[in-house]
Amino acid sequence: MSQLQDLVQDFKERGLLLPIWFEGRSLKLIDQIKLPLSEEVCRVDRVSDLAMAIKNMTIRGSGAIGTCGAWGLYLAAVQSEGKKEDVQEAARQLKQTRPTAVNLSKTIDEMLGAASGSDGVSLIVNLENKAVEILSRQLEFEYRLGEHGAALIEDGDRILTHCHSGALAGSGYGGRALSVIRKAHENGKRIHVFTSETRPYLQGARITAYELKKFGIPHTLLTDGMSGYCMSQGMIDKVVVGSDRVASNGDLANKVGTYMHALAAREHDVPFYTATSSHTVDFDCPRGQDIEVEYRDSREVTSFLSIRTSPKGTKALYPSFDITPHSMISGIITEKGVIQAPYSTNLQKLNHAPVS
Ligand code: RUB
Repeated sequence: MSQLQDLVQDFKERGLLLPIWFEGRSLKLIDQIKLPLSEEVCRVDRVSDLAMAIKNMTIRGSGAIGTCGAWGLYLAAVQSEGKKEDVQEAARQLKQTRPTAVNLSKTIDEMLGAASGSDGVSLIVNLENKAVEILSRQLEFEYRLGEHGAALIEDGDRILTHCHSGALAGSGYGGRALSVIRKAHENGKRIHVFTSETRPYLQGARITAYELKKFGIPHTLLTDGMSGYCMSQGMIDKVVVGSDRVASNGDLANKVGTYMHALAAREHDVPFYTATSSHTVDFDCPRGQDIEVEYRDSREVTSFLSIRTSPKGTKALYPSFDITPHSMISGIITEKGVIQAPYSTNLQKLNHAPVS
């Protein structure tokens, strides 16, 4: 068995909820559009199909699409029997899919670095070794940031999360926000999660609720606009969300709606945390306003599952992410510990601190 097959086997034996894995000479993906109504696995044979799967949200979440950079370049190498031009073309195609989440382009650059100067069998071997390193590291980050974040959670806490920042958006344990929540639950804390449905793709209603049910964590579904009322009634103790990109000053890009929850949290003195990893901090990006926010097709707002939900011809807007300023963030949970303000200085320490 190859090293990557061993890794996938090991991940499966640990009971992880894998969003993507390699089987034979193809990739297998859990179809996240169909969840929770059906649990389907799609087969992807070509990098162009993987790029399409990322664009159309079959696979999504910053951690999971980050690992697509590793899987996709390895797929291109295997299928072309190690042609470096094919690997470079795969990198180009995948980078164009979704701009906001930084993990994808960072992972692709890391893979290209490992491939540089090699061709043929050695190219395949180099990419396989790098993919194993990246995938193992990302999973390790989930366990570590889960531990650090769980320490912030108190027995009895009622936690709001937005969108889906869980196992299928990451490497299989709990992604970012749900690693914190899952670890707190496993440590015996009696928590309750409020998951906001997340218009228009309903990642919260469909996928977060699906995972929370699987993990046996008590939860309640809210529509996105309910969080302010719930906070005003003292029903929420903390907010924990994931992150698609963190600027070097601590500004956070995450699923649209996050900022609205942060505004309500500030008004009601509810601590607001983002769970992330050092890999998601973009030190080349000084402020949130420098982050490119992806605008998606407005038909995703005017219809749901191809059923029109607004009058024909209605105009709609779909910025897929928003920016929460660092001043509204109580702490940034990472695999190296919880980073506190001032973020411009303290995030820099992530570059040097060992994983703890
Ligand atoms: C997913 C989304 C999630 C983040 C954060 O967006 O915004 O909240 O990815 O979670 P989409 P994580 O569904 O458009 O991919 O940090 O775990 O990725």
